[in-house]
Amino acid sequence: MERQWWHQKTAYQIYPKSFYDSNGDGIGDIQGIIEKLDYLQELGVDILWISPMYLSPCADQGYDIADYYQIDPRFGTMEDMVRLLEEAKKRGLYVLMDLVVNHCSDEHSWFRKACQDPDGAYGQYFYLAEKKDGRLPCNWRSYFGGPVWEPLPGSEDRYYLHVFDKKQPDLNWENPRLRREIEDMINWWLDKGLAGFRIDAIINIKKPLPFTDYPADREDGLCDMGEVLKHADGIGEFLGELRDRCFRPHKAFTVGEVFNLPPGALADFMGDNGYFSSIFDFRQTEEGKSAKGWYDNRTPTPDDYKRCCFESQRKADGIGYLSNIIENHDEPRGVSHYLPKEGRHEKGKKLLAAMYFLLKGLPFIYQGQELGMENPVYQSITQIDDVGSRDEYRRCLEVGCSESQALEVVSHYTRDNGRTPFQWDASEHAGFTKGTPWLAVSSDYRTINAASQIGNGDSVFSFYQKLIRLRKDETWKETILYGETVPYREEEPNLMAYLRQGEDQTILVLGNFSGEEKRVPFPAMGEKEASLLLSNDQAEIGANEAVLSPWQCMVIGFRRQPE
Ligand code: TEU
Ligand code: CA
Repeated sequence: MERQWWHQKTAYQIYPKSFYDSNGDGIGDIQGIIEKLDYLQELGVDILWISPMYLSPCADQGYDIADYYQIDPRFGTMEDMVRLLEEAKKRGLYVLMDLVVNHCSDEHSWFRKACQDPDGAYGQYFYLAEKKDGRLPCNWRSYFGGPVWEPLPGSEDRYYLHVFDKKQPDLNWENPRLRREIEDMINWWLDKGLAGFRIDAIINIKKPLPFTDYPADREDGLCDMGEVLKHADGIGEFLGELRDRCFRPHKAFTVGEVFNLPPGALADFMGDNGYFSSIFDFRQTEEGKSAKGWYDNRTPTPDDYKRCCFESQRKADGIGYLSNIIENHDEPRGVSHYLPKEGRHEKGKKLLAAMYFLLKGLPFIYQGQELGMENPVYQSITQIDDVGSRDEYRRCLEVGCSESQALEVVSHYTRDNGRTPFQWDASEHAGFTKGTPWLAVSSDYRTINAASQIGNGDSVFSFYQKLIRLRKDETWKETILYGETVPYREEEPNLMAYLRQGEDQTILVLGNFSGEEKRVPFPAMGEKEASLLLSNDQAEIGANEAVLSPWQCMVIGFRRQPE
């Protein structure tokens, strides 16, 4: 694996609508991000991925783009964006935008023109089809529920395809003219000084054609897209073009959101010759999720979590650098999902942080994660805004859940969990806005907020600072960045332990996911001496073992003492 500048960085995801509102309209904005760059610098992160800020009717929170060349006025102007890039650069921060090109908005001019003249050039920018024998062209189910087909406005007999919401028509990547438009747009943005992109839902750009039915997996007679995509071949042609015509010439950093990766395809997607610099590891976010719907999901245990992490580390070994997360804007808060209730306190949150952060790969922190923000408590389904959640709620009721059971399920999985406003301080609306926030602030903001944690050496925030610093530590960074991940005592329940094996040093990461003390003997280290690099509690290490208190983690470095 070739070494890259970004390997030694730490990345941070900003969900702009909920980060910081500078003008009191209740919506986070670009000026708000600029005002908080110093905060991000204090945390110590280097790469910022900002979720979409392009012109959008916001049917799916900006993942429905009406114009790729414009900033949405709710976030600011193009001048603000240029200034953000400048201000970031001054501070040595790299900015990634979100590249959403599987689909656009039904309010994009391409789609409008396609509606006006389906047989014209823009009709071919989308997937348009007619019914066959009175039935829709195929039985695929959209990710947000219902068939992927919707009548084309203004047309008598035609339908357009959308694998997400009906306001997100899929772009037809088979059309070279569309691909050239997308490339021009990408290059235009990269020329503006972006470091690169996070690439949205990209596996969906290749459809198995011609449209055919696959076996139905629910009573609705439809088939899950995950299954559909298994039959799609040849995405490499499209992605290779993007790499060769856009990303590589700009030396851009790219991280793909790739679900349903075909088996054995990892090396095609990332690494030295991959389409992307890196891809997100979703192995653990996927664990326990059911194709039947959220009602059938199972929350992973700490042992599940560990197994998933190790599985991914093994797969990526020698291939490339994964991007590691515990949460993002689509997922429950990591601490609410992976920590059992008894462990959902500051100590447990730091434990989880250390466990994923020190795996091999590029760690991403999702906004608020560094404070230990949790899923909010919802009293009613009407408090939930997310487009995908309504269908899941309906689905819960349909399979026989009571309303309160349905609310409980949706509360855990709704994408709103990560989208509540950032908790800056204990003042009204958590200091996020002087107006009314677009989505209610979580009720725990008086106890969980940035102001109370910055400068407090025991806080979750400080712990993240220490993890970030450790990654840059001159003595240990070679091993942290490139040491092989070797699971340790893998079969021991509620213990997550692994080595990062360097050439002449080793780091041992230990995490106790239980309410009992655990004694862990060290592996044989020869002449190397142990030193404690980080812990979330008082820690003493013996010559041959560590004793972990409940929910304690320890990071122990082994090396020969310099003469
Ligand atoms: O998500 C892609 C995706 O596959 C999602 O359906 C994901 O599985 C789901 O949100 C988990 O609940 C991306 C974006 O991250 C998401 O916010 C967008 O809604 C989606 O693409 C469409 O652009
Ligand atoms: Ca605003």
